[in-house]
Amino acid sequence: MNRLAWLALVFALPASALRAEPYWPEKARVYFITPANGAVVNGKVEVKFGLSGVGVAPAGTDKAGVGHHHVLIDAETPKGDELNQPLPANAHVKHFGGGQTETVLDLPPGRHKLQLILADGNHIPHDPPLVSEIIEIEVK
Ligand SMILES: [Cu+2]
Repeated sequence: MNRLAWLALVFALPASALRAEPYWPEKARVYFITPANGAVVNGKVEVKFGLSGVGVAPAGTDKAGVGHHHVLIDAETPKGDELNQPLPANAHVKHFGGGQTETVLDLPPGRHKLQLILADGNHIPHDPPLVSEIIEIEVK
């Protein structure tokens, strides 16, 4: 490839393709403190969010290295373009924009899949996302 063609290729790439650094620190981790995977719960589900290597800040905080928690309930992990836009807010995606680190979920009886995902002050998860493992619980 000649030099001009190479330059044309480089400038044709979107800026995101050239970004080397991930948004979240590499050591950052998000996880469930409770409930445990496989837990059987009577009634309301007490959930505690664990986070390390990155800080919690309320929604609207425009600062690198901090974010707020979201719980995905019986939802697919966002992927592709979904990661670079704000997470929706609905019955399957709960925002904790106040900087909360725990909640109580009122879920119908049956099996449920839960996952945590961190997003920045504008509710954007970034790619690659900072997600917990998916846990499965049963509500009696
Ligand atoms: Cu949010």
